[in-house]
Amino acid sequence: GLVKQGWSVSETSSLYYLSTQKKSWTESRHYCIERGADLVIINSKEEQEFITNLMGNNNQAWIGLSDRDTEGKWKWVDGTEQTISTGFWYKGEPNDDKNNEDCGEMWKFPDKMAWNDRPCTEKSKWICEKN
Ligand code: 2F8
Ligand code: CA
Repeated sequence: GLVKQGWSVSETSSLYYLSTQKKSWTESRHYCIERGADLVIINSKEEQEFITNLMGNNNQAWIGLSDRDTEGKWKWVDGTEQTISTGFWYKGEPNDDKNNEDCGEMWKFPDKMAWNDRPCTEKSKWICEKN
């Protein structure tokens, strides 16, 4: 899509920002909020594909998903529920590896892009979205 000062414009007219730095999920979210945005909410196949393209060669980026409030109940940052079967999770994910994975990411492995849960404190790139 178009790129306006580091923000990419989708056909649904949201603006997206892929970071160059790496931060924890919470710090990443703060970065977005300070810029009038939030971590990305992905609610269509088209948006999943747009974000996949935006990722380019990057293999990890935080998205606006977590089950921090209630283990196993995945929610977007706007508070809406994410039903695992209707999302773009890797087969077998989210698996709450070592009982310590409460934040969602886009993950390229080995060359397919899908969602994975990951420890929220790990530093990663991230994607913001604003309307
Ligand atoms: O590093 C955490 C990550 O580790 C594995 O992927 C490399 C797990 N995958 C499997 O166990 C299949 C991920 O679920 C986990 O998030
Ligand atoms: Ca996982």
